[in-house]
Formats: sequence, structure tokens, C-alpha cells
Amino acid sequence: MKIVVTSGQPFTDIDALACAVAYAELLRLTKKDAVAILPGPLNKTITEKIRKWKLNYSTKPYSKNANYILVDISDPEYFAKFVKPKNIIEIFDHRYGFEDYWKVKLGKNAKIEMVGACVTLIWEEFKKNNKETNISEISANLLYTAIISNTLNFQASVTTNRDKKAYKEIFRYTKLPHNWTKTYFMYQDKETDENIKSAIINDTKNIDPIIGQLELWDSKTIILRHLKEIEEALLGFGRPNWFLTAPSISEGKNYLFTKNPYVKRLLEKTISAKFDGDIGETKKLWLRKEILKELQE
Ligand SMILES: [Mn+2]
Repeated sequence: MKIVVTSGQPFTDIDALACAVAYAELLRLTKKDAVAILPGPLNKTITEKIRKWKLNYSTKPYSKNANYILVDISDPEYFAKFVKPKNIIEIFDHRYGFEDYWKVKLGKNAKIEMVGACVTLIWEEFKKNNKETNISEISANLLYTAIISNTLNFQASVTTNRDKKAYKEIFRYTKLPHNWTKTYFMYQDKETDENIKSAIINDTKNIDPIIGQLELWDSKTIILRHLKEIEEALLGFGRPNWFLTAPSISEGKNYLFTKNPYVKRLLEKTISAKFDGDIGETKKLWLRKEILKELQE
């Protein structure tokens, strides 16, 4: 039976894209009949430049009987809609929550491990199968970029030595412009700069306090340019307690923005932020989920 490698329905990021395209390629290298199918829209981590590469996947659901492999996802609620759960044969993810569920169903084919990028697991599969020298240039480029993206250039706390090792090993199979890391993130800054409101709305956690997030190469420049729009976007969620957290990847720290005195004090207390007016700074780079954990404790 054909093998369909797929991910989530709502959207596709660079990690899901890279996992699906490269893993389908590995299966074909081992003489299996496999395709990558990704139905969701591509998000901002897949820049215009990457969209122009010859990406070997389709968006159209495969209607005949197939076996399914899920990548970069393990919560069945968000699976691509065409997936028939009883035909799932393997799963790769790097999130907590569904490890036991899949272990019971798939045994050793449930490959859920806490690495920074799911592509690290896919690269390890290339090595297990002795196919690393056969990887295509595009797949190598995708895996490499997904590691940089998911680990925020190795500064996110989720980064492991396995991610660093994979990144080093993949490099020789890539063909990317000099300064790729910087160009890749700066392109996302440019797109965010042009469409700040939707960037925030698509990355806000609607809890108390409301937390908007913008992961950028140089976040200070961009947030200072758009304070009014950021405020409008976050007030749009309907409550006064809000803040924006914006990791600045090139500097290894976050900028924060809120007008709410209570939220400022809360951030000073929990993550030792220093506020000057409405703009705060942290000493290190914080992911939103790490800030959230401190707030909840
Ligand atoms: Mn991922």
C-alpha cells in the first residue's frame, strides 16, 4: 500500500514541511512507495525564497487506501483531516502529552522524543538506514533550516545536543547562500514588518494575561515601529491585561511591551524584566511557554 507522510491540518511550518518531504524521500530511497501530502497553508517560517525551491509534496488529499505516517504532530485533534486513524503506521513528534497513547498503539514506531526540532529525528533515520549520502540538496536545506527555526538559532531552551549534532552533520549536504541563518530570519522580520497585525493575531495566547508573541531577528526595531498596531491587535482580544513578548534572536534576549502597570510588575517579579516606560527587556531569551510556566508558579 502507498505510504502518505503528512502532518497537521491547520497550517504547515518549516519543521513539518522538512520532516514530510525528507522522510518521504528516505522511504523512496529504501524502495517504498511514499509521498508527502501537506494540506495546510504554509506559515511565515517558510519564506518566499524557500517556497521557490522544488518542494516535492502535494496539498491534495490521497483518496485511495493508504498507510499514514504523521510527522511533527501527535495530538489526533489536529491531524490532517484525510488521515484514517486505524491506518497510521508510524509517528514522529517532539511534544509532550500523547507519548503513552501512541506507545500503546504503535510500540517502537511511536518516535516521540523531546528534541528541539522534529527534523533531528528524521536525520537520525537517514543515518540508521545508511542513506545520509543520498539525501537530496533540497531535503538537506530544509532539515538544516528547520533546526535553526525551531531552536531559534540554538538559543531556545528546548535545544539538545542531538539538534546541534544533526545540524553539523547535515551542513555538508546543503547548498545555501553564505549568511543563510541571518538572511532567513531577517526575511521573516521583513514580512512581519509589512503585516504586523496578522503576525500577532496568528501567534497570541488568549489567556490571562493575554500574551502576544513575535519571534524575530531584531525585534526591538520592529516593535518600536508598530507600538500602536500591536496595542490594537492585543486589545482586540477584549481584555486589559495584555503584553507582547518578542525574542530578539540576534541579541539573545526579549523585548516586552505592555501599557498595563499590573502586568509590568508581574513580569518584573517573575522573569526579572526591566521596564523603561512601556518597553521591557530580559537578560536572556525566553520562549513564551517558559514565561507562562513562571507566571503559573
Ligand atoms: Mn516542530
